[in-house]
Amino acid sequence: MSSFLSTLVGSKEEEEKEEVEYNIICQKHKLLLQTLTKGNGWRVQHLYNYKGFWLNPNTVKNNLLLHTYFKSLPTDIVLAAFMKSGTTWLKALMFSTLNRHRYNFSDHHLHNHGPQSTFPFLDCESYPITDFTNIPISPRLFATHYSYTLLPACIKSGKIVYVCRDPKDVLISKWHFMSKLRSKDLPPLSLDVAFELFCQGESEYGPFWEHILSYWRASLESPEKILFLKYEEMKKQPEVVVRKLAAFMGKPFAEEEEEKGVVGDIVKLCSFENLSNLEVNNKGVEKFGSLVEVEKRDFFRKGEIGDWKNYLNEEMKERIDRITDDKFKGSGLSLNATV
Ligand code: PAP
Repeated sequence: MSSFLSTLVGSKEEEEKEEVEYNIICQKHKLLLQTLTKGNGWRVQHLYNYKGFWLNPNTVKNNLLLHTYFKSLPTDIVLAAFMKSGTTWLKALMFSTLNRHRYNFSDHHLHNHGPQSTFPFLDCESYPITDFTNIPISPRLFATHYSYTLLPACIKSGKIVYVCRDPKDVLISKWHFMSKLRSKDLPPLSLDVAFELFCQGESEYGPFWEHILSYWRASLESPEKILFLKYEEMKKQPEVVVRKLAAFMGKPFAEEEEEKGVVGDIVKLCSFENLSNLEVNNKGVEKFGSLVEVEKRDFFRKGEIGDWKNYLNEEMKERIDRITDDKFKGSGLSLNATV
């Protein structure tokens, strides 16, 4: 057989093997869902408790696929966060920091491309079709909302940037966002119900506190691998955070760049005011896999610290703060002190 022909036969066999493997995973997923505890979804009707975290059926399946098909490179950097904690902002900051020599700040890639487009989202890619080998730039950047415990070992061995945010602001941001995406077949999700579910840990990718702790503990063990950030810190001292990010990603700012004010340029480019007013972030939808479409403008709502004050009463505030204190007790982590 000619070598050309044997390559073709080889790839057909590979394809068939892949298809069998994929079908086995789909079958495993179906059976798995029957055994998992069901909870209330915010966007879809049910969430499933998978290894301690509440996921919608599709993200359970994607987690199985991620573990089977994702092949990391040692240079990859993954941005991880609980939903609505600052992912969009960090995508813009990390992308523009890493690529600061490729683009001019007056005519930047982010002027015409939304931050979402710069980071493939690991939780909803169509594996095994997407294998990311076509990403030409190093380091490759990826985003995920999975807890640390749900990540494959190959991702855990690389660098991770994690961002967390005051749970009260996360709750309000998530409630607004999920209400827009919520299936029209379901009744609207009231804030009271969302609040109760959130406190019980029942929301996509939750419990919120265990999610944070999973990364916090890992970051204490390997600070050189996990950069742990807070949204509130970023709001208060964005330039300090951008310098930290640059150093962590292996591209610290040179003195000359500092003198030219490059850090300030990055902060300005990625500010809520700038990004939220760009046409590219106001028109059209962002697709996540084949099932979810999000209006691009919905990634930019207020971008403030403390918007929860407009929605939660004193009793609600106290309850979330108490849960946060209890859960984080002895961990060395505090979120309440930052607001
Ligand atoms: P995701 O989980 O859907 O990826 P994510 O980007 O993590 O969302 O969080 C969205 C929040 O970040 C929104 O907060 P809000 O609802 O309280 O307003 C959004 O407004 C805010 N946000 C987006 N871009 C920026 C930015 N450049 N600076 C500060 N906050 C931002």
